[in-house]
Amino acid sequence: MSKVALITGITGQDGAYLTEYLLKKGYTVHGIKRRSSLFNTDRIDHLYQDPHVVNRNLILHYGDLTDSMNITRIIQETQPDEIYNLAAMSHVKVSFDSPEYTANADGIGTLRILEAVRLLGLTNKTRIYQASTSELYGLVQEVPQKETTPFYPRSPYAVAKLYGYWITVNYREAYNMHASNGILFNHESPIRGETFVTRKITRAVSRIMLGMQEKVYLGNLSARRDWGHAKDYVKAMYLILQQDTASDYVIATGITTEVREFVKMAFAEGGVEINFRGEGVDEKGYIASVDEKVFKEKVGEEYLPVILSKKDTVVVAVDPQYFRPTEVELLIGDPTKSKTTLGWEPKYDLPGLVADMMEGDIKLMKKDSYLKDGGYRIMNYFE
Ligand code: NAP
Ligand code: G4F
Repeated sequence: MSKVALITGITGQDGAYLTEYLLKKGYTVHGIKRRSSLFNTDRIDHLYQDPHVVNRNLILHYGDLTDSMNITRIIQETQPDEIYNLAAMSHVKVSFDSPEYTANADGIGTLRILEAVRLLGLTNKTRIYQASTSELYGLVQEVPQKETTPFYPRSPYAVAKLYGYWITVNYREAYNMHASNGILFNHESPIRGETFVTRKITRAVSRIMLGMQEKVYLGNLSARRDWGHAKDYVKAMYLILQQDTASDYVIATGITTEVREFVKMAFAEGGVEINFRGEGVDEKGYIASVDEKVFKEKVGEEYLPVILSKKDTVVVAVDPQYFRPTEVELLIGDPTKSKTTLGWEPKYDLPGLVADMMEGDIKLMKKDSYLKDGGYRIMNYFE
């Protein structure tokens, strides 16, 4: 009998990678998808199976973390061995605009899952993974951050996730449930949501290099993040649920990098060197030089005249609308526990991640329209 997994947030970045990973391991995967006016299954369309397929092993259910009856019914029907609770309003800046909804989905949503498993008598069968976050550390109390570092959340998102973290610990201790937190530091990929800073940068840099956009406006260029690849991080989620004993784990690379440096690395993928001049809201990024050989190879010879004509022009500027009311300036994780206990080891470093994202976005932007051309459906993440 194959194991049964239930994934909330299956249409998101991590949900898509985890689904492919678990299917390859022989799991039957159930996913919860919100109803929307358009299909938003682009990230998992290459895995989708029509309801009429006999013995299909990927089944989608309509649902929402804010609807406890719906969540309880789906858990009852699917009787999962493992639940990966990845669904969330996951954008930190947006959580300042929708704080109540964020608390409901990200905080109480976690409780709804734990309580449904308990009420349905599944505490001995169903293992639960809760998508906790390095945002819990917020105004960091220790560098680097590890499992014992005190939390200091700095946004409605992080405060909601703090509730999710502790209610998971509480259900583990109160009801002896196999419920674990993965405290994941930022992880990115070619299918990262377009408004997170890395993807915003790789999309914009690709478009600038192809002559489709003049410049990109960003917020706090000095923020530092510990960025890894989502492909590596979903493997850690799986490993956490394979342990005999439930526990909480930091998943990180142990290296931190400024947003400003990420911008430079993205341009450098196409052989374009960027210089930053000025300070604060007046800081700007200029094209300093172009390595024509690298540009021709990575972007294309036909686009060379466009980029050469942009030498010394501004391609990066600061717009304060992207600042946050309270910012998380520095995140850097200590993954010692996950490496020693889980045997988790990331394959990608930051240059590898940037290269993967830039390759994906240059390809995507070269197409007239990625919807017309099949979008994410052309990808097989683990091949
Ligand atoms: P994502 O791409 O934004 O995906 C979020 C998923 O949650 C989407 O499938 C979304 O559905 C779904 N969702 C949102 N609200 C929902 C609701 N009320 N009911 C049901 N589903 C809902 O996020 P991600 O990057 O994959 O992250 C996965 C999880 O890890 C999230 O909980 C996030 O907070 C957490 N996390 C992420 C990172 C990171 O760096 N990526 C780091 C630490 C923790 P739609 O497609 O309909 O919007
Ligand atoms: O890419 P971001 O929006 O990610 P953030 O806020 O770190 O949150 C992400 O990682 C968390 C894990 O630590 C997850 F829990 C969460 O769900 C999400 O996936 O911003 C990264 C940094 C911030 O300091 C932000 O202020 O980049 C800075 N930044 C600078 N300019 C920008 C921009 N962020 C965005 N989104 N857009 C900008 O223009």
